[in-house]
Amino acid sequence: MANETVFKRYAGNPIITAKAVPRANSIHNSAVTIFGDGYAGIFRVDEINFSFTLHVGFSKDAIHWDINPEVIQMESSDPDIVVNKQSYDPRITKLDDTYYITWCNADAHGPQIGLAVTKDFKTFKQMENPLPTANRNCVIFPRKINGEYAIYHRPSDRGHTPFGDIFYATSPDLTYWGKHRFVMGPTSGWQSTKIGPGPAPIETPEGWLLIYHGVWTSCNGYLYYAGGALLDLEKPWKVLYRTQDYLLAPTEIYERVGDVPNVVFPSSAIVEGERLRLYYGSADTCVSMAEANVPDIIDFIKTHSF
Ligand code: BMA
Repeated sequence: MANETVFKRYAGNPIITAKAVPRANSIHNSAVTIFGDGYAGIFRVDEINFSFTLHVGFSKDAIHWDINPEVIQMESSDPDIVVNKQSYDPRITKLDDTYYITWCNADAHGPQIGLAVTKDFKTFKQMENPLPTANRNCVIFPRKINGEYAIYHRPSDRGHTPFGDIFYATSPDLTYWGKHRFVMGPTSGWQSTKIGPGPAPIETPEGWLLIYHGVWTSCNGYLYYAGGALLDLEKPWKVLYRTQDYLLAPTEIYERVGDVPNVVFPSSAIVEGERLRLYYGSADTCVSMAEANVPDIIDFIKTHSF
């Protein structure tokens, strides 16, 4: 293993491959969460006709997953909300007794963020699209901030987005979003092209822990890395610390080789006690896991900050 920081990769990586769903070309950039006495997830399945679809899955140990071969059918009181164009890169947040799912629809007049809620992972109610196009990443905070729902999001463009800053916004009702505040943008090295929020922010005594992706453009195209930041608990647009060194880089064969090579794309985390399991898309082909203790991640971010 090369270049591990505080994260240790699961020895059985990748944990999910295209074999999990009959029509899958690849399964990657997916979201998982604690659910009941086990775990549930929303998986990005790129099918053999190259439809990008969302599928629900369940697991007893967060390693072995049963993924439904059928595409999730969202319910909505207004069919105009449901875009259903190439749905990808889901995220999950639990807030009170409800799970909030966000994802990106490709090419709905530019990429657009979708939002749905579920309590049982059987029925999914799609809400108003929270943001105008173009925007590719959106994660909901696991508690309200100053009485309002809060998100980190990443405005974008219609193409391959050679830029990208993280913004913060709030809503009183999940429909109307505003008070957009700049949080952080690309900087040097592995995060010099664009960045975007990964798993939903994790509350710690030292601030919100945000694991994010950073992209570097080499002469051979994009490479994706995972980094970390700590942000003010009540003013989450204020960055307290941000890693100069990456937390995870594409070094293993399943991260180096695939449909899009050299990709580590962090998209969800399961935190139980101090143990954090990070789930990440590998080379746009499969899902992998790496784990670390939350205090060690915080210490690494604080001691490897700009
Ligand atoms: C995400 C998605 C993917 C892309 C990936 C790298 O933002 O747009 O389709 O290839 O980045 O995993």
